[in-house]
Parts: sequence; C-alpha cells; structure tokens
Amino acid sequence: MLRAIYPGSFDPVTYGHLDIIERSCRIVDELIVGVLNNNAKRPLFSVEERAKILKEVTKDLKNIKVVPFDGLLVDFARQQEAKVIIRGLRMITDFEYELQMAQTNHKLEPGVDTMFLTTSIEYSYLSSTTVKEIAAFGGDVSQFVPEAVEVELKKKMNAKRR
Ligand code: COD
Repeated sequence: MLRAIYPGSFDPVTYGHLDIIERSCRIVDELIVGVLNNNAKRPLFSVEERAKILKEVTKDLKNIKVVPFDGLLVDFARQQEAKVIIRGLRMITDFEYELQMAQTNHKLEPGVDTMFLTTSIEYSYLSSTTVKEIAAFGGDVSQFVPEAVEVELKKKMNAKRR
C-alpha cells in the first residue's frame, strides 16, 4: 500500500494544487494533504480554515485525508507512515528550492523520497500569492480557485477592510 503526503501552506488552495491532488490520488493508494501550521509565511487563513476549505473542495475524492501538521515534514511523514512526499513543480524557479528541500528531507529521513509532478500547462503561472493579491484589490479570482475558496476570500478581505 502506497501512502503519500502532499504538504503545503495552501493559503488558499488553488486549481493548481487541486490538479496535483487529483493526479496524485490516481497514482497512490492514500494521499494525506499536510497543511503546515507553524508557517513563516504568515498566512492569511488560519490552519483550521485552510484545512476546512481543503476538505470541502476535495470531498469527492475517496482516498484522501487532510491533516494539519506542526514541525518538521519528515517527522510528520514518519508519524503518518508515509514513504513518499509529493511536490508540484511549476517553473525552473521552483526547482532550486524544491531540490534543496527534497535532498535535506532525504538526509533527515532516508526512508522517505520526494516525487515531483509537473504542473499542468494551464496552471503553470498560478500561485496562492497572486490569487490573494487579486482578491485584495477586488478582482475576479473565479478562474483560479473553486467557488468555496472565492467565498472565503471575499469574507476575509471584507473583514480586513472593516
Ligand atoms: N501547479 C502545480 N503545483 C503547484 C501550483 C501550481 N499552480 N501551485 C503550487 N503548487 C505546488 C507547490 O510547488 C508545492 O509543491 C505545493 O503545491 C504546495 O505549495 P504551497 O505554496 O502551498 O506550499 P509551500 O511550498 O509553502 O510548502 C512548504 C512546506 C510546508 C512543505 C515546507 O515549508 C515544510 O516542509 N515545512 C515544515 C518544516 C520542515 O520540515 N522544514 C525543512 C524542509 S527542508
């Protein structure tokens, strides 16, 4: 049985993330989407909010679990008994960071390997950061994120304006 972890900030989840999630679910027996809590990126959404949104937008997938985590990714992988970490690669700029992370994680935990899925072309430009920026200025994000995310983004931006 192949269990993999797809870790990230998912602040918020985009169609780019969902594409990687759906494709991973076809490859592995069980996918655990790990949502990082102690995030240096100072997320817009709390870990509970990000996990709730992820659960909602992946509810039709059968072999998936959304689990928040703290601390080191390799410790989380060990705890979840997962042997594979899945990461998405968009452009060459992702590669340097991803390679360093994969090699460091492999040094820390040789029993865990990182597998990369390249982005689908239609999502190669897409990031949570740009989605948040568009939403902050009242732009239309409907082609980048599912409706549930759009709704939560609107709520968050309205609350910030108050
Ligand atoms: N198309 C395809 N893939 C995409 C797209 C897209 N449009 N957008 C994002 N992705 C991929 C990213 O490349 C990434 O693989 C994944 O989706 C998640 O992306 P993010 O941005 O939500 O998540 P990150 O990159 O912030 O996640 C970082 C981790 C949480 C994995 C990392 O910080 C971590 O492991 N932290 C725990 C502490 C630790 O162990 N540190 C040591 C690591 S060496």
